[in-house]
Amino acid sequence: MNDPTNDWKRVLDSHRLPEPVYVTKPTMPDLGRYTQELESLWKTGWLTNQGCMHQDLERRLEQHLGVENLSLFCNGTIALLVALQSLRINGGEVITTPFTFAATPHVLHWNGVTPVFADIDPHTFNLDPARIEQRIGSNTRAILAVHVYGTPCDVDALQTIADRHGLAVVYDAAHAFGVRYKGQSILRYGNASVLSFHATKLYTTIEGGAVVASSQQHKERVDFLKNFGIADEETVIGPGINGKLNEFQAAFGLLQLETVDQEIAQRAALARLYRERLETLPGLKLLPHNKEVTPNHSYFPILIDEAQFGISRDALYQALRDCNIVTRKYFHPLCSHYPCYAALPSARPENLPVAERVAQRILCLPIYGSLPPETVGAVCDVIGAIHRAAVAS
Ligand code: T4K
Repeated sequence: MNDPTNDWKRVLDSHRLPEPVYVTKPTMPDLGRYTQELESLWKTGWLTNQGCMHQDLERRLEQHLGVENLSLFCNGTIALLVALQSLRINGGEVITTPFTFAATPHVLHWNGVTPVFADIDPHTFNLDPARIEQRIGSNTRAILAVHVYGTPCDVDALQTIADRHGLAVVYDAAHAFGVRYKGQSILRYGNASVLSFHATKLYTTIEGGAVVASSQQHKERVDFLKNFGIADEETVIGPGINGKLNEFQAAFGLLQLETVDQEIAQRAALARLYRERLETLPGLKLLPHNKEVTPNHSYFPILIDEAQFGISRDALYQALRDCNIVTRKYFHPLCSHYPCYAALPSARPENLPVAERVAQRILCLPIYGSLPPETVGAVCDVIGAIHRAAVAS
């Protein structure tokens, strides 16, 4: 008799890719151009502390993104920390999502704020406005929402709730570089938005980030806070931190800006290919299109329904890994499961049913500009073959 384990093994063996393919990979600038840019640093010896390239990059990013009052940072986490400080959110409670990267609730903790988790929307995976008001109490100071995978939050509904209760809204826009909503940058909503320029992001300065403040006065406060609170050689106006981006990173970022539109266009083509191939596979759900959104395709998440697909998310993750396809379970486990937050009343799984379900089923497939379309085809072939083998066994 035919052993189903052998069938399964044959499927994986016949689809294994020769080299590992990771969930993302930075598109590097031309090395010759980068070293040329660095020559000026050798001449001047000016390496950090708001140098020329830093200033140039702030201006160019504002133009590119269609925003004002952008401040560069050494990474997205410190940018988030400072954005909250700049709005004096340094105590009480803040409502946030459990379906995000560790940095989101951690910056609340580092600011002396207790995170209060609210459930997410089953379609966008962002904070569900309908779940927020029941979490608002007398200590609530703000809403810290995440445009997860670059999908805009329901910004209008969040603002209405915030206005009704006198709360600030801060957006963790780590995934949302270049995303537009109703024709304008998604970074223009709320009291502040924060970007990450980490190496895993579609626009990168190796490590880096930015705060988009709501006014010039707000940006000035952000800039003081990111530079130890220093106003001049003899004046420190408050307890700031060191959040500066250096000139090597700014030079990298200036070159990246020349190619980021192409990066997004290449990702869009790959996302279309994934959609064509995976949309009709039973048991897989893809993110819905929203006509009001210009997306950036920073991630390609799929949701796996084990009953229909044939195997669980974890089994698919492992099978793909056996084929040299390294996907990621962003964001499993939920932040509400971390030992530092699990004892909070809002972290109880029964309070977060949608987030719990999504975290068990989500998988992010490889997507980056230099990923060959044939490799996306090969990833889809493997997923299809695994599904067929799973339902046949
Ligand atoms: N808020 C949200 C919602 C975020 O997602 C993040 C960061 C932040 C805030 C904080 O921003 P930052 O302070 O980081 O600027 C990665 C990133 O480290 C992290 O920045 C990112 N979110 C998170 C979603 O993903 P890991 O642990 O998955 O990274 P890692 O090292 O496993 O890399 C993933 C894949 O990327 C590798 O398999 C290969 C590729 N890779 C990675 C690096 C570092 C490269 O090709 N080159 C590289 O240099 O966290």
